[in-house]
Amino acid sequence: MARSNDEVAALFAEYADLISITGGDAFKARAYEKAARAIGGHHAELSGLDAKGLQEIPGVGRSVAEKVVEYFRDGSVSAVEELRAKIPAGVRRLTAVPGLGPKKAHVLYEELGIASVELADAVHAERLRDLKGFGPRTEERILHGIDLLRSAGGRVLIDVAMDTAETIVGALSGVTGCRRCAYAGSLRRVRETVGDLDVLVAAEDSAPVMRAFTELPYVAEVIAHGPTKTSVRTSEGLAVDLRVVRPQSWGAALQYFTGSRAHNIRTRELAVRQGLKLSEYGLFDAESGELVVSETEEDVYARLGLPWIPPTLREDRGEIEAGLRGGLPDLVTEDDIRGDLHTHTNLTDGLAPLEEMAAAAAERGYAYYAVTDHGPDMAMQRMTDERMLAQRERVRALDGRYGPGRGMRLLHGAELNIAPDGEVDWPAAFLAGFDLCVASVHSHFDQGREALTRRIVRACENPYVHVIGHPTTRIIGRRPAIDADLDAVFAACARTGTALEINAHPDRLDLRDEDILRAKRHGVKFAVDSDAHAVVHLANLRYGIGTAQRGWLTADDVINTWPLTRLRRFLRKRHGR
Ligand code: DGT
Ligand code: CA
Ligand code: CA
Ligand code: ZN
Repeated sequence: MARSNDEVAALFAEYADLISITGGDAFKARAYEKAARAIGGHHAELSGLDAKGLQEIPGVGRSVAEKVVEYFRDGSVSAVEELRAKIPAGVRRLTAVPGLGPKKAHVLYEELGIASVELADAVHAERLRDLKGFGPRTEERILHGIDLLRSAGGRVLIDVAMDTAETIVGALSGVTGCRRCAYAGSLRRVRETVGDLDVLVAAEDSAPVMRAFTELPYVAEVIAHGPTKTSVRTSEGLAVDLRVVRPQSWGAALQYFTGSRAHNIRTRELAVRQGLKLSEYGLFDAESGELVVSETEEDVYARLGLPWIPPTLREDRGEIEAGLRGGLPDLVTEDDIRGDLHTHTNLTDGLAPLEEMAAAAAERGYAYYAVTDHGPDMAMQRMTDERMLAQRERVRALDGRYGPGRGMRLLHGAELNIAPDGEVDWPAAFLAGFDLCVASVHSHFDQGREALTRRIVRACENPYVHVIGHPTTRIIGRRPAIDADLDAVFAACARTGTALEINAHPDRLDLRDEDILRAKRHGVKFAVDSDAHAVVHLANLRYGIGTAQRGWLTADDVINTWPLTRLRRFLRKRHGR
């Protein structure tokens, strides 16, 4: 379930929007935006802190702290409620339209009374034409944004789904009579977004589990209630199906409800060809109807002539054929990861100081850890040569101070900005001082296909660029991928020895699974990185690993599973520094 920090962060983000929408003080709005980020990224539970403890969080001042205390005491914050009462809820929802934002939402509401995504009709009716600041480009962006919102179609991001699923599985596992409990469906396959949760329980008697399920505190609505299946909606609006099966059907049921549909069709075909029938109740002899196996997934797959297939591969993308000929990949796992190669500190837009990030990395058992704050071309980060070099001295001084036997190595890097022409923030002489550079596109997203492709290929050709960060820059449900010729980019990466990032942030997951599969065929190597801007983000790496698995990657494909000596060889690229 959402941590109290996330609830409060969402509340302050809303408050910041509401201030802007109502034409309030821009400085104040920014302060609450900042507080929201600080709180969302804070490692300790907020609910345990008093006003004084709260103010020790950077970005949290007195009035923010007072509102947090009020929230935990009263369940609401009067200042937020007052602003909420001033404008229809739909206006705030408008700010979620990519390309809109609170200021424009305010104008639309004030001038035209538009308070919902009926906005699309208004655009088509050319009602926006006379408004100041709404050119044809804005119209285009708004329409595109509405499409993106609609295509997300109520699916939720993987981290939100995972939090809820793990909480539910934890709660139901403790109910008397529950023999096994797990989540299945798209979440188990680690798809980037999830339509609904599918939770499975093995029990002789379903009644106690079903009852406990409907009584969970965060269940807002029971949609359907029966002895084998109950469906609910959580207070966050996520639908959850619970199915209770007999313990002897566990394997077949888990296999069936994990899906995907396409994978299941293939396994059922395999069964039919062997005179068997596969359903969620078990694998049966087609003629006699006798149960053959179904207690574990391994049993079911084995009887079909297959090894156990990892859920992340179950998309009918060749896993059945590979399994039949004994050629499934030995997928990379989180345990294989030796370090994170893209992370930030409060020197730029991160929340935590270098020491805290390094200590948290060591806590995760990393052998090495790279700090990669933003280069100076991202003007709002106010980076200078001096600040970067001062950070390098601190990194060197702290190197060898963390981890068991103080053995964790700190690498000093940077996240460079790939300019529209493919140049990066610093000349070669300065870049040569870094252990590692990630380079990413952060601006000029709609340059056109040719220019974008040339831009990224040029960055790959820079001998000091080792990793292309979040290569397509998409933000799930909010910003589409840039229109670059990815095959040309993949070829350039392979040719120049530049790795592609699998950015593990749940909003990004960039590259995505299908692109990873294609890039791998070009012979590209990958870096699975958290892009952490706070200590809590380091743990997002699991979603990057799931995505890498969906792209069929092995540990050998991922440079941050390698021992440091091999990684360093890769980082020397071709020019023998
Ligand atoms: P989602 O919820 O849209 O993110 O995707 P899934 O894959 O979780 O789909 P869902 O919740 O509709 O069903 C869970 C699994 O149950 C699905 O992956 C496969 C299995 N399943 C459900 N209905 C059918 C069906 O009609 N035929 C087959 N073969 N499998 C089904
Ligand atoms: Ca599902
Ligand atoms: Ca479902
Ligand atoms: Zn970054």
